[in-house]
Amino acid sequence: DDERMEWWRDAKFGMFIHWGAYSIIGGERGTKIAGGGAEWAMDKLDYTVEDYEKFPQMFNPVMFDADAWVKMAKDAGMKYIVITSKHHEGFSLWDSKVSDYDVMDTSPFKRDVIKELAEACKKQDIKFCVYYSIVDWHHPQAQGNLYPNYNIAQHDDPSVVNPKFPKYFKNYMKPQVKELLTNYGDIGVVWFDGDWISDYTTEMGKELYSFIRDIQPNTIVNNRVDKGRNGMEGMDMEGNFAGDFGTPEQEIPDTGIDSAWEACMTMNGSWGYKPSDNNWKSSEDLIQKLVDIVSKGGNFLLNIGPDGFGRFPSESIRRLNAMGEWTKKNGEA
Ligand code: JFZ
Repeated sequence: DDERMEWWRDAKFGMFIHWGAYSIIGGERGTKIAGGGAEWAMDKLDYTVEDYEKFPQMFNPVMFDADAWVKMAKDAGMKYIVITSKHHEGFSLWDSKVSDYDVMDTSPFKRDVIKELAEACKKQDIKFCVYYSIVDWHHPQAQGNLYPNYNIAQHDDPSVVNPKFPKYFKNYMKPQVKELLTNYGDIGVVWFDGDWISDYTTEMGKELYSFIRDIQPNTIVNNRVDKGRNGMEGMDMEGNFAGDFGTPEQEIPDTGIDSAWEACMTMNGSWGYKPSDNNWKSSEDLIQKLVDIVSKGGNFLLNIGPDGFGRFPSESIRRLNAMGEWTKKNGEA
């Protein structure tokens, strides 16, 4: 296991990329602005499933350049990339055969984003990794029983369940995860999210974990594959809890953690592109966080939210450049 995790422990610094149809919306609907992460636009701006479908239908990020994205990560000193292959909105950024709600069938773009990024990473010697959301606000079997009128109650109220969720798990989620692990070369990490919904069970988490390891034995899986993290951060990797590393979010834990962990953070307050959020952390602050995290034995997964055209925000590029200068001067992170 130590050998399997070696590249990841050595990597220290990676790029998180939150990109999807929500990147068109930027967290705004008329005069309403979504609080918090703009990748939650569908939920926070009260779109019905039907209303929201128009965004994947107009997803056409003609400025997307996988090689340039990967180069920006590499120049910043990052060693791996984790992209949202499918976030809670349910829209898939690859050519999925089990879904039409993907970049090939629903969008005019018709380019397999995951493929282009996987190839760019391979060329530039960066580990390619995927985020996959268990929560799916578009799939009728994954939603609560209010479909098609998506409502916050479905994931916040434990009494709202969808008896068909196991079907989604078996016939959609697992086949999608299998596609990602079969068609895009080596997958460094599968980074799950959305484990909190009531329909998801710890049995499913354990099944998913071994399912992944059976397909690609060396793939690393985060703790959100299982259920019942202690608090949301769930650093306790004891016992038979599935997953290879903990995922404290927007915080740096104290020293003395034996298990592997990775702190993920945003540069402003949003994971998805949100032009109204100008609450940017300074480059100095981000460099200090990197040092702090690495000195405590963790990895730093720093997020970028590209816009609907496929551009990194200039504020993010500036910070990546500053971090690159620092990592070059001070050796490897
Ligand atoms: C989730 C997502 O809902 C969010 O959009 C983003 O993708 C983020 C990386 O993950 O949100 C979370 C997940 C976990 C915690 C908080 C928000 N947590 O552990 O405190």
